[in-house]
Amino acid sequence: MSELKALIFDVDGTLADTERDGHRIAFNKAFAEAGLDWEWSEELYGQLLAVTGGKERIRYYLDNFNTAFERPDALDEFIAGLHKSKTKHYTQMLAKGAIPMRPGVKRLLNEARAAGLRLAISTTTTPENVSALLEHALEKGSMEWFEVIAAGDIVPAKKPAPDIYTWALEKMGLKAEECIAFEDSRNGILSSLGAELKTIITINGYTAEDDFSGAAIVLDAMGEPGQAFTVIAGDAGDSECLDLELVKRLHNAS
Ligand code: XBP
Ligand code: MG
Repeated sequence: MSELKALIFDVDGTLADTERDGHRIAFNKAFAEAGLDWEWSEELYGQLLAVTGGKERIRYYLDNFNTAFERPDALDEFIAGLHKSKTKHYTQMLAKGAIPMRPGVKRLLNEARAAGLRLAISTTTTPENVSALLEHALEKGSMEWFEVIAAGDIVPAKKPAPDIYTWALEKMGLKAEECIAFEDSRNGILSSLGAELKTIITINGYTAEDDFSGAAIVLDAMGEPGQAFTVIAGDAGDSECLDLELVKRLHNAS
């Protein structure tokens, strides 16, 4: 196995638990602002997460859960307008500190930086959302920690397609075997494995039952010293939290 040179992180569900209490709320605020009686409950949103990308998710909702809605002629523009409003609400929520980073994320990022490893992001969410999360939940100026931020519409096909990961690898000039990915969902691991990246999974409320076949390990969280993770699948040896030593061990494992 090649030497580990870079860590590539998914955002939503991995860096922070953003979906139920973040994106979902922002969607509902945008619908209300537009005078629509659409309300995405926690349960419905869990079904809508089958589709990545906020614009794509709105269309999936109309096609599968609200076929009675009288669609405007310029449907793409209508959806884009709703999504722009949703992004405004979401970034405003992040600016108020609504969503924290998940346990262990900042610690691992700083361990990797101290060891000279390169960092990147591969996410389906909108670039503004990434910068708002990093600036307000991680650290001011932490956008600079990431050499590449591959986000949203930068690629033609969103997760589960591998495009967002292959784009990041190309930009970094790295081979998949020199990197490792961090994900939270089935769509995410299909994307990272599709790019031939070893992948570490931390589940969340919406993805606990997902199929993570092919993962290097499945954890309930990254954990912190004294706040041990639970290993759901795979072998963490005697590690109690996801630190750089365990990441390197998982990367080297055959
Ligand atoms: C998660 C997604 C995104 C968010 C909503 O992305 O699928 O679409 O749910 O964000 P990832 P947008 O797990 O790859 O970070 O509305 O900006 O798409
Ligand atoms: Mg995710």
